[in-house]
Amino acid sequence: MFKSAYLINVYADLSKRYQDQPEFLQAVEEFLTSLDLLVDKDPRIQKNAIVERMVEPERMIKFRVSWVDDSGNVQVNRAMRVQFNSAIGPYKGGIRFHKSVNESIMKFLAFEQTFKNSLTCLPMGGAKGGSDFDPAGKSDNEIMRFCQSYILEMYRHIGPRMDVPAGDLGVGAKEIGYMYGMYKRIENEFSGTFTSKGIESGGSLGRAEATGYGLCYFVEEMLKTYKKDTFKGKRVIVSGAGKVGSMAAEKVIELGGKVVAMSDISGVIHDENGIDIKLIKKLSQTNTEIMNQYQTYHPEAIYSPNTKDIWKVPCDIALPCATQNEIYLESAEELVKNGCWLVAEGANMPTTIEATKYFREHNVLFAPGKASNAGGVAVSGLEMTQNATFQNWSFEEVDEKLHQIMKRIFNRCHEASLKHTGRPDDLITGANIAGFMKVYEAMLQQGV
Ligand code: NDP
Ligand code: 2IT
Repeated sequence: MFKSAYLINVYADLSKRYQDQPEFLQAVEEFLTSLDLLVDKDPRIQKNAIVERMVEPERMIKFRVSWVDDSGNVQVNRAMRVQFNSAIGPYKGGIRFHKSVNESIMKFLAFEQTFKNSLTCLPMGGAKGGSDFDPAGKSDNEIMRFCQSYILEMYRHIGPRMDVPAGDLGVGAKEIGYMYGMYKRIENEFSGTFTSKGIESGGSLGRAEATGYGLCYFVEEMLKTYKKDTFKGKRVIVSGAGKVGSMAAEKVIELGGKVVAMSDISGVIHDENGIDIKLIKKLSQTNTEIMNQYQTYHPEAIYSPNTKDIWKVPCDIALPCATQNEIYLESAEELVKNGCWLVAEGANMPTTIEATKYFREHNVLFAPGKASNAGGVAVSGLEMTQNATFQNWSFEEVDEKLHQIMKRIFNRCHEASLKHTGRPDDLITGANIAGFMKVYEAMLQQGV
């Protein structure tokens, strides 16, 4: 928690107003704890009510999405877009389809996105959107009808210089394709609004790989800087086998690490021979919930239906890549007990505040998601540039740019950590302060 009276007051006010939004309050608390080192030294922050403004979204759009299922029944879902902060560029952030989507989760994601996008150094503001629509078990036609109906409301709030959505949990190139197709019919122009599009629709090569690969590039920098080491021979566990987790696992293996466990909503696979990532990628082309099928192909692997069991598998490095709050204190204790010494977040806020504190107390190197998973939105930024200039860059060109961006993000976090805490490895404080500075300066420049 923080000691500054200013921050205590802002947070007390916020938690009273949004007491039913635990994820949002958690993200704000974690962020403000880092600002504690800054606010009392710089009176302009309080005088201009910077923190009060930063913790309120500029705009939120809430709407109903009605659609017709394959049986001819009318279904109703709730959807929203949180346009949190546009100080440094057009609103930018993914769309999530998951039954858990609510205002608290959308606000925490959009809040974090603001500082993540700032860390990339590209001109992108922060936003997030989504719906409690659950794509699991829906036919392609149902998903298409839902996406089209969603866009019939959303189209008026987005645009290439206004708000550029992308994928997130439950939303991949297929859903983006349906949304972009409908948007284009309404707007009658090829504007590139939406990133993580299919390649043929104007998507960028390397976007599908970007978050997972970027995560590994970030970890490489940590290993090099703090341990003079590499991924070679390290035991790695990866929760989530979706867009982020599967690409992270693929890169770990390419860099010489051994992925010994992965998970999805159907459970955990522990394979001492090393996870068969080609199989995971193949199965996930047609299905979610694939872990319970893995043993059919590799009978020697161990399966558990309990997703939390992944944190019991001994490892050097843990990469949580599934969803928010997947590592609680007990899982953190389990990880440390079994020898884990580096945790890097591929998902957004997968670690609770208590678990993060425990890692810090036990000298576990820790990378916060807003820095380590920024590769996805960074390549989204590169996709926007390609669309705006009618260019297509090669995979190698995009991957090289991603690599440089992740190195730069690491260096910014590392330098801010040293400057503000005297420690080189407090990447949480480093990421929060470095992300904050650009947004703060832009807000000052633009007046009230
Ligand atoms: P996907 O929907 O592609 O994959 C999510 C994966 O996590 C699936 O394997 C899913 O299992 C699994 N999962 C979901 N909930 C749980 C749970 N409670 N326990 C175990 N496994 C679970 O999403 P993404 O890979 O795109 O996103 C994952 C995370 O990364 C999210 O936090 C997202 O916000 C974040 N992120 C995504 C970026 C992107 O560009 N896509 C960029 C930066 C961050 P199943 O398939 O069985 O449902
Ligand atoms: O959380 C994230 O950074 C994303 N889901 C990607 C956002 C984007 O606009 O590419």
